[in-house]
Amino acid sequence: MAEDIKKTGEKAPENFLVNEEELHIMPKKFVSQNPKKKDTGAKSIIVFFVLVFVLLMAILGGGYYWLQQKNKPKNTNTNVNQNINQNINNGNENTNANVNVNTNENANVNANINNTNNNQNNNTNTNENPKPIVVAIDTDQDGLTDLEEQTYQTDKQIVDSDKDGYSDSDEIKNLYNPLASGQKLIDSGLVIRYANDLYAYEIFSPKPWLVKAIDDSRQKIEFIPDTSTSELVRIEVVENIGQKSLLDWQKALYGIQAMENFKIDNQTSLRSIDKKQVLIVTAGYVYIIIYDTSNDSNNFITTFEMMLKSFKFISPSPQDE
Ligand SMILES: [Ca+2]
Ligand SMILES: [Ca+2]
Ligand SMILES: [Ca+2]
Repeated sequence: MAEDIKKTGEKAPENFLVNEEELHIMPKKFVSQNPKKKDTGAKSIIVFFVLVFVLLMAILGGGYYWLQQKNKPKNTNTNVNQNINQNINNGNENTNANVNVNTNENANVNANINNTNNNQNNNTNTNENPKPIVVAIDTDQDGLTDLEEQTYQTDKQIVDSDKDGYSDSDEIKNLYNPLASGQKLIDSGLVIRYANDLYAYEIFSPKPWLVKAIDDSRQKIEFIPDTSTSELVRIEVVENIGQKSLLDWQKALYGIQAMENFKIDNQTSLRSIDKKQVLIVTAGYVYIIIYDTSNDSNNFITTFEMMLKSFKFISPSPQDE
């Protein structure tokens, strides 16, 4: 029996009682074994299969997702921003900023800051060239328009109606009767003499025309043709406060606009380049004589010359002399 014990490798205690009938020693491999060890192995297998399953699912899921993504139509974001900016004026700049943010959810955020066109025409017309004078109809080309021939009862087919050697227009401009040789215009009955006592001047006006004071002060007088034209001649008078010079008044009224020297009733004055305005300055008053041709037809150019020629200061004269 002691040999048996030796075989097992176990050392019997000293007082160990060897009784073959009673002693049953379980082999060491059984004694030391954990009875639960068999269950643990089964669990591990289950865990292993679960893990494999999860892994498979993950692979399948990933593959499915990949296929889904692959078959998904690509995002087609067509942003058509049409900016039709027609800038007629040079120098305008258009700032068009297109910001397109495209996400997978097809959220297109188009921020178009377009068409902020501030077209401000700040052109200042500094053209000082006078408009060319449009000559109205003058059938016989004698310098007196057909409307003026009508006003002075001359023949619009004949240059020299009274056949005295002077053309109809020359006679009018020089204050002669175009219908009677050698007769003064004022004696013809074709014009009237308008006298403004308040501002001490006189001027001829064609007889058919209307002479109209704009207000009681008679500072503004209009000479209005009896024809359908909207032209008229106007005389405006203002006081020469401070007795400013002709050049001072020119600067104040016409700025840098060029004017030419002119003589009216032997007094130095200024005339605009288009010949439609005359500026006269005396010690007491400033006179502006205007041929206002709002429709540009210029039917009474010769008549305006006649009126300027007839203009005279009368007593009490505001002249310095
Ligand atoms: Ca004529
Ligand atoms: Ca004529
Ligand atoms: Ca004549």
